[in-house]
Amino acid sequence: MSEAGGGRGFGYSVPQRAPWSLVAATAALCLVSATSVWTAGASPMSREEKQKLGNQVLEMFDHAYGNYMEHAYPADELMPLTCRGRVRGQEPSRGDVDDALGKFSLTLIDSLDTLVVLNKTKEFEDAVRKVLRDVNLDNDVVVSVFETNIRVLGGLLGGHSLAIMLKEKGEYMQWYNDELLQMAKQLGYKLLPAFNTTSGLPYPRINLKFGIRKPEARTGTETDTCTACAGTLILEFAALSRFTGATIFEEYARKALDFLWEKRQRSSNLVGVTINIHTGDWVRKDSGVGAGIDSYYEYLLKAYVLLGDDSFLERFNTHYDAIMRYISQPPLLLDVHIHKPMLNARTWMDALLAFFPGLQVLKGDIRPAIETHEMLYQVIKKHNFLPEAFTTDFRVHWAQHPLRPEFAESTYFLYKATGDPYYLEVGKTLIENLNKYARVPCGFAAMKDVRTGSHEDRMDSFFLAEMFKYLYLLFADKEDVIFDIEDYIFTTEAHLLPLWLSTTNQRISKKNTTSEYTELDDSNFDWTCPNTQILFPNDPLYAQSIREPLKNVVDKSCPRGIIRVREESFRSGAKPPLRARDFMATNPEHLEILKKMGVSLIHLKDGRVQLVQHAIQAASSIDAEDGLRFMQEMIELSSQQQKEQQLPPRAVQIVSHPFFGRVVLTAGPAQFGLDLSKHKETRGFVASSKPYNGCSELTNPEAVMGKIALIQRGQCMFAEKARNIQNAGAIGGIVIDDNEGSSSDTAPLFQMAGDGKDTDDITIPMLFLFSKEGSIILDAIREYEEVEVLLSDKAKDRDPEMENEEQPSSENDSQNQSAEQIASGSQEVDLVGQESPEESSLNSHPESLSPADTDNAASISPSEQNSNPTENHETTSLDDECTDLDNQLQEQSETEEDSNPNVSWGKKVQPIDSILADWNEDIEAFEMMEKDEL
Ligand code: DMJ
Repeated sequence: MSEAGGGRGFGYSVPQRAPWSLVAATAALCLVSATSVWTAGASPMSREEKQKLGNQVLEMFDHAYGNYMEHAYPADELMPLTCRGRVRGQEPSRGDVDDALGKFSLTLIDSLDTLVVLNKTKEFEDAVRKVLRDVNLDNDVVVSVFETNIRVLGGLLGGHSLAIMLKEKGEYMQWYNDELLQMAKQLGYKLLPAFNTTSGLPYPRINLKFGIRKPEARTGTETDTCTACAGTLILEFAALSRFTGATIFEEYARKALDFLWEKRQRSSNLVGVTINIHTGDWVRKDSGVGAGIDSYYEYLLKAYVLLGDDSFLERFNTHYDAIMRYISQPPLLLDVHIHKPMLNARTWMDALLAFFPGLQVLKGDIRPAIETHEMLYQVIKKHNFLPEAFTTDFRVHWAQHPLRPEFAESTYFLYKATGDPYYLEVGKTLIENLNKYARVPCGFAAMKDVRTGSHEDRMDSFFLAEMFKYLYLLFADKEDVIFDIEDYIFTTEAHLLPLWLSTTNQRISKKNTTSEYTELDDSNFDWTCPNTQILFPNDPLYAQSIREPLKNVVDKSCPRGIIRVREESFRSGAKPPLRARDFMATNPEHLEILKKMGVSLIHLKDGRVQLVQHAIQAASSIDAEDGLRFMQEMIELSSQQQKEQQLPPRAVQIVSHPFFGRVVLTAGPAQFGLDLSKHKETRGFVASSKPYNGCSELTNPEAVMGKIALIQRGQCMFAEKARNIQNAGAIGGIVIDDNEGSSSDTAPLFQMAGDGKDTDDITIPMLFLFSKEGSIILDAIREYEEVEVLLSDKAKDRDPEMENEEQPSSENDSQNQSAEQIASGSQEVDLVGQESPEESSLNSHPESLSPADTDNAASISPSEQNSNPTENHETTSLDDECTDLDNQLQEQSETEEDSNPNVSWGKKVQPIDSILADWNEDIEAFEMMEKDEL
């Protein structure tokens, strides 16, 4: 114990019930770098290389921030493809995502403390002046309380924390007089009406100008919120209270946390994903560590670190114990039901859980952190980025990736904990992938589909708030940062709050905190950080030895095996409930179970069966709950099967000057013509067809001959358009939507169906673009006349050397993605029979689009049952099952390797000056396009 205050490192115990200040300081020591203890394993990275990578991060930040400031500010976010600001109300609504945008220059505020971490003090000073001069917090706009708290309140407080630090140093910010803090306080008061519920849980949304109650507010009727939304306030609110002395903020945040703690499921000690803010009933009873819950756990542990209040650590430890007991199946983290925690609620994981290894480092549980991180890294190596969701057998479930920072965050914390240079190499890969696949002339664009490499026109503010901080700090030595980072704690948005707040203004009344902690048996609680002095010097290959057995976990997974281990536990006791994947409509025992669960089975005329559940018809409430879970599983399974039968999206990549492959548009495939997933890509200059709708013989065949014809959607069948342009000599076609403003950002992607007749005569590839994506090509033609594109199943590496270079013939067949699913965010419980994909494609509309992303349904045809080759129901031989699966996955992985289309187009190394000149040219080009109101 005596060492506790005496030095830094992992070898120090946190004394039980220590005074707050000491607890805060020593708990924070869990994060202190162990770099000095590394002695073997991956090759160490030289100081020069680390500096080079650090400089690369700085350059990337400049590219992102510079483009935001130049082309988007004062808008909330940059739209990096169209190179302009995203102003809410002026763009098609994206639903909940837009609730982060409050017309308060979100990206600027979220970037404030990043500027200081990255040593851009002068720019920070300018940015603070701009915030004070331009930002208005009184807009008539409905925003998310959670997002506004973590990004804006957190951003202002992080900015204030570093502003006063700089002022004290005596060089910069000498004029600063707590103005950011005053703004933070103003915003804090604006958020308080959200807490006006009997439970103390905040409403999810608030109108910045009108609050909740007034009719003009357009909010306040919501009944549910997510657990993370209500439980991720304490750091910012307590900091605001302690900086200002106004205790109300900390009190409100504590009350919300107290309520969530009260409502935890008492036997499992887990919390659900969504909760009713009035009754406190769990609305969604599934529980994991990712979306909807993630930062609730994070804030319990960090509240203990920042505030030194033991009750937060006790709560965290109780939940952590439950997480490790039920959710953690190393290296996986799988959602379960709070009432039946031995039952998995899903067969996929979401990308947000990638923060968890970082939190485990803070908690001091290094081994599972290393394991999960390694698994995630392998998924990234397979897809270049972490898809928003991926299955337990590591296939893509939701294909987008909005440049989330969680994995970089965990990489940074693991490096700090282990000092293993392996994590520097991981960071290097992240940097390379960002530059290779997400960098566009006007910033960095989110990935719309990690499989095709297509982009989305968004660059979220968290990319600047978090990604660049963690990547920069990963490669930074102490002297590369102008202040001591270990004096601060990172909020969930990576904003920095000083640890000295633990001893400031501690006047918070404890009346709201529960007194029941004493009931808990905390004798097993871990009050100490792991002692890396013991862990690493004795076994310098510690981290590597944990990673080693997992090194092929993604390519050679036996996912069912992992899940079955859990099911084994039922063998000794009660019979496990019927799982959707095992269900057979011909099995009388299964039909009996269905009946008990209140599920009826209807045989449709076309041979499909439809399942309908009436909970009141179930034998008991437990059976009813089982029935509900069964139905959810069936919907998911059915949707997965439908998706697997459909074609994945395609990519249109603009490869000519000044794009050089950096702009990738998401395109819908056709159910006829050349299949781009089986043949090499098609490349050519584009030309508009005449007539533009392509519904009759072309009058300009000389213009489209040997080119990719652009045709407008409408007035005749897609197949007819294809035949007309093919007869005119076109080598491919792009159909552009005639619905003005449509975009793949807001509309589900479609496949172009045939005309119900034989379409074998169509041999050219055909792709579909929504109007917004199509107009990017049309505007490029206006600007540059000669526009060359590549039609493919997956974007190819871009390289500035493309200019004047022949296209190297890619011998690579495209990646076979048939086993992968198309992104879907839909969770509809629609049990009414749906058209099968075949039926959709044969309907009699003049143009039929069959959705590539259909709603979920629980209608299945008997022949579809158990059609998933990875499912081998009722098998007695787990080994056989694993072997089959291993072979399949091995084959798949070999195919992918053989056919990896990511061949670099340019081999020469381009000098940095020339690259920068190219970028400048690109930026100018985009400025011009912006003027043309692209
Ligand atoms: C960030 O805004 C925060 O990290 C939040 O807690 C959840 N994730 C996003 C970025 O992915």
